[in-house]
Amino acid sequence: MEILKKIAETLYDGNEDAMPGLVQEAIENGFSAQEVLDAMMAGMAIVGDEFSRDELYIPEVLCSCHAMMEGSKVLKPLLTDQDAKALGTVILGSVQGDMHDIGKNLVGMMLEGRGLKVIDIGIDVPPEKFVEAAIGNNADIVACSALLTTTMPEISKIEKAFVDAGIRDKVKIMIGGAPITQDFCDRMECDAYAKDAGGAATLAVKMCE
Ligand code: B1M
Repeated sequence: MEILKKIAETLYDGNEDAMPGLVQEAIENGFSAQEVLDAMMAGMAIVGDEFSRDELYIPEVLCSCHAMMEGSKVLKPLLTDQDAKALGTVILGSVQGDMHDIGKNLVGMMLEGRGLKVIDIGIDVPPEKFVEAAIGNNADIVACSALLTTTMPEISKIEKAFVDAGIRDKVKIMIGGAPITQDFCDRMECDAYAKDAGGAATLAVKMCE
């Protein structure tokens, strides 16, 4: 348990150099990849609270993000099965105006881990790019991440872009991110909402069956 506490603290401190070694140590001590991920998320939750109270500033938050990314790299092979035949294709991106990508990246890892082919089109993605990528890759699912209340309305524009392109019935739209809810998903006429990366993977597999 001590090591998980240390991981949360190291994430909070933004010590990216120390993170891979600690994550490796936790795995070798028998903790699961999910338990280690939960410890990193616990550290990030404190960062988020202090950021909202202006007790931490953007450079400090970014150091924690880098630590999260370094830790995630160690977990990635444990969460993904490189040899599996793809169950379906998912286009993944953060919506236009949104630069947050840590949650999106975790969603991508979990989807790959459950046998889906993931095409990550990055952050700040305009609706037409989601449509273009879905058509170009014959995608089954479009997965959109939004972390800001100000970027949530982009979801409605994405749904409309698929209707306008005449392919809304061919692609499932899955949404998620801290401010998103099932009620919002229903109102935006999207197909699925997942609270976290694990839930996103379970829903995506179901939608491809
Ligand atoms: Co941002 N930020 N940020 N930020 N940031 C939040 C989101 C905020 C809640 C912080 C706060 O005030 N408490 C707040 C939003 C408030 C609001 O909208 N009401 C906020 C703000 C205001 C801002 C800026 C506007 C700040 C400013 O400039 N004044 C700015 C906006 C930039 C922009 O996007 N245009 C900004 C900038 C940044 C940084 C660049 C410093 C950095 C992002 C770096 C990066 O991502 N590379 C950052 C960070 C790190 C955060 C917090 C602290 C942490 C986010 C994170 O990575 N969490 C965040 C506070 C918080 O969330 N507590 C905050 C860990 C991650 C694993 O969780 O992304 O929630 P999360 O993903 C989860 C689920 O949400 C879900 O699964 C994931 C894991 O299981 N999920 C999906 C996510 N996407 C999904 C998609 C799915 C399904 C599930 O299906 C498709």
